[in-house]
Amino acid sequence: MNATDSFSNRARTAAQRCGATLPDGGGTAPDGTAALVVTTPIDGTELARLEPHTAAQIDDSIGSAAHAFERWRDVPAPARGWLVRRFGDLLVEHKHDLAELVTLEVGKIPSEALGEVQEMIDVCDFAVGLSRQLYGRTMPSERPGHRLMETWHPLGVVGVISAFNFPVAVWSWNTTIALVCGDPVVWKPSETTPLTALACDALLRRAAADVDAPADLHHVLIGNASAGEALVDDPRVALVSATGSVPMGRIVAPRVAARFGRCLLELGGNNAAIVTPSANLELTARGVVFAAAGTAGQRCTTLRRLIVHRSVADDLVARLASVYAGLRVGNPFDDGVLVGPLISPRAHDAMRSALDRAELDGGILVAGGQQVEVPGAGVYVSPALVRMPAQTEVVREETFAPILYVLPYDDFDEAIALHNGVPQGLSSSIFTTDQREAERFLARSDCGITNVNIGTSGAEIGGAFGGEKETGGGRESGSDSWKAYMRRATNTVNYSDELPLAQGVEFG
Ligand code: UN1
Repeated sequence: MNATDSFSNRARTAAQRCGATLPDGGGTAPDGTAALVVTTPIDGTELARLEPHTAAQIDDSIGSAAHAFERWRDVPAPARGWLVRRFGDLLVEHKHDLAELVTLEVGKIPSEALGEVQEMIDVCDFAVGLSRQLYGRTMPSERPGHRLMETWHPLGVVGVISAFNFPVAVWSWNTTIALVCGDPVVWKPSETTPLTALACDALLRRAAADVDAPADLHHVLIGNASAGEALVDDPRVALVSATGSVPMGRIVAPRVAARFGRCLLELGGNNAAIVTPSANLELTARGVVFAAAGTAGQRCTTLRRLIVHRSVADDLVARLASVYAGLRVGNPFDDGVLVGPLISPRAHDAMRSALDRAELDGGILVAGGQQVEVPGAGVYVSPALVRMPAQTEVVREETFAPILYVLPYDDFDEAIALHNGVPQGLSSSIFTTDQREAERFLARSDCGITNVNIGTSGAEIGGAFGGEKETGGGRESGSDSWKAYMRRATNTVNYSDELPLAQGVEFG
């Protein structure tokens, strides 16, 4: 058996164990659209060929989800939670199968792939608890014999557009919460990761069958950007939750707004950490390396900028350079490997060009940034550490690859200004043992996620996940993010025999 057989067979077996049968070859759609060829970034070999959905099939999926909404909205929320509980049980059972697919399709190391599936299990727990806590408030009415309250109701079909780098966790944040909120989901996964999507869909369908929930609560759309566009433009889709690039968000947001639909956006990040003179540099170095080099720099939350006080910069850079030199880059299934492949040759081109621009701006490459030879057609690079004299244009852009720019600062306010001086606003950190600096940072960082003495990535599901500015403003996952998936009604109930008008108005 050669390597090609082995990766495609492994994908087929893992998918099959989750209940998804992958087609044998073929894959051309009935309307003649070419097959979606799924490859692994590990060595570039083919995993499967899928038949893209036609426009008519996509229309049917949305229609069927809209139909399911009519039944699902009337199921009590705690009973909707039973579906998610069963799904969570199946995820525990199939954790390794799904993680295997994530490694095959994305190239993440197994520990991170398992962590991604653990996030799904965690959010299932959260959503089940939430199914009994979709609380509205009551407010005192200004009128005698009246009561004022708010109630939360299912919204409608939710369209989920997800990215390659967290192919299942981000979908699960949206879907588990949408389901307990009473909303069916139609999912357009990244074209790069449709196999994990089919496996999730099969597990969810099985959970639905096990608890007698409607089978058509969930649909996957296999296809390219036009499948996502169908969700964006369809008035039956009440909420479009889209994760991806800023350019993608710029297309999605106005089109959804034009039909007065709702949008939840999770777009780019250009996350920074400030390291102050009082920081524990040993802890800082460990936190920085995971955040900057983990997942080969391909998380929205990846650390891309390190703003270091000049007095500790040389010491920290030396520590980082020595850890970077020992990072093993290669086939993610190999023991000891911490950095897998980039998702595509295009990602490598973007990295190369950013490093060239950084150098022209006076940047000095301190570690990494080299292509690493691994058998097959995968693209592997050693994570790059670049000292920059200033926050130039290339530093202000998000390059979805493992580049960490190091910028010096002298004054704390200058550090905050550098930190906030980028268009994106997802995640941020400070490393310090000075509580006043920590508190000032928490108040002044303009990001949706603001940490102290941990890196920018690896958020837990219990908090709201998302960011400001070009990151798009959406919040998903924990806390009260569920409100985006429901419709709020304000109710005034008169239990008196009088009809006083508000604001003291007399009418007749
Ligand atoms: C993403 O990169 O799109 O906080 C999501 C993290 C993960 C989720 C990242 N829990 O890094």
